[in-house]
Amino acid sequence: MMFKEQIDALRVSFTEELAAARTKEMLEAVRVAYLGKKGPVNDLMKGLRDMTPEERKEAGQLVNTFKGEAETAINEKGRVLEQEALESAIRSAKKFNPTLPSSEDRGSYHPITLIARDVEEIFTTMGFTVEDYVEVTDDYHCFEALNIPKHHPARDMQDTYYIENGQLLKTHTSAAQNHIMKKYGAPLRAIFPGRCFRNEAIDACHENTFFQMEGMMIDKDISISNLIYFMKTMLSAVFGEELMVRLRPGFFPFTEPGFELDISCTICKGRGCPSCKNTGWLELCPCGMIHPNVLREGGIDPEVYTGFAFGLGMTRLAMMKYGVKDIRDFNSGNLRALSQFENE
Ligand code: FA5
Repeated sequence: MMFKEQIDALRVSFTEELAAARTKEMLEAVRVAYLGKKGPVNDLMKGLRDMTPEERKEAGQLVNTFKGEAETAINEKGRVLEQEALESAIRSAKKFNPTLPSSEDRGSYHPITLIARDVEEIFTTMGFTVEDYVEVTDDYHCFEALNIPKHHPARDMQDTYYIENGQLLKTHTSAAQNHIMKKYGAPLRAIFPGRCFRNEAIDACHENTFFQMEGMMIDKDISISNLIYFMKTMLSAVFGEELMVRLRPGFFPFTEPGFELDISCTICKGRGCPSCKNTGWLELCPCGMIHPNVLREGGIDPEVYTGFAFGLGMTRLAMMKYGVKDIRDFNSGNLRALSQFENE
């Protein structure tokens, strides 16, 4: 066969094989087959040595032209294949395949969500509404409306995060009391869960971000015995057992009188154990009768109405109910610790 015919035949078979290459690997095989050391192009090059100078000039041009064409075609095909692979990856990523088996990993409710739902359910069956309140509020709602005037020493109890515009992150859910009194007037029964922020040194039972559940009941003739009844009913329902509660005096500028409410220790049933420091009691919920100044500031006449309020530490309640020893687990995002609540 003449040299030119050989090149033409090579061009035909190369074009066919190149068109059949659907992957990078197939393309590389075509390149090695035609342009590799043992390929026909190299053989033809070697053959040039035995030709006369005139023949060599013409044949050399033919083989070099083919070699150049083949290299360009291979590079171009490589780019096309790469683009196709990318588009196919994008297509398959976007495709939702409902026939694939589902993942074994299931999400779970956060223990604070579970405990908040428990408490909300119990109070709503007793006629309370569940209210929402902001996390960023102002000095008036967090302190002044609660009978804590500027420079009052009680403000030292809560290290507050202030914002540059003068607002602050609420340090307790009591910050919503005034807003809710003005919204509904008396009589009212409301609970309001919320996230609170305090500039605390963090340890196993103190966080700078934690949850409280505030409750407020205002009506004619509300007394401390109403407060005890509602707290006892709620806590017995949360723990699923009859609990004893007791009140000790406590001081809050927004209550008169104020109390610390203890429950009988759920671990030793009141007999005394290390968890309750052998007292048989656990401190759980500050509360009290709403101070007349706070009612008045909320637009409610303290000569006609009285009421109680409580500020349950929900994060601590969740620790007790679920036996979580370190409060930091709640905000840690540790899925192994949190996933144990999934079947609750
Ligand atoms: C208050 O915040 C009052 N507003 C509660 C109140 C409401 C009293 C209505 C009377 C009437 P105190 O600062 O004690 O009170 O906090 C209440 C509960 O929040 C505590 O018992 C505790 O369970 C929880 N708590 C307070 N600080 C932290 C903290 N740093 N980390 C986790 N829980 C906390």
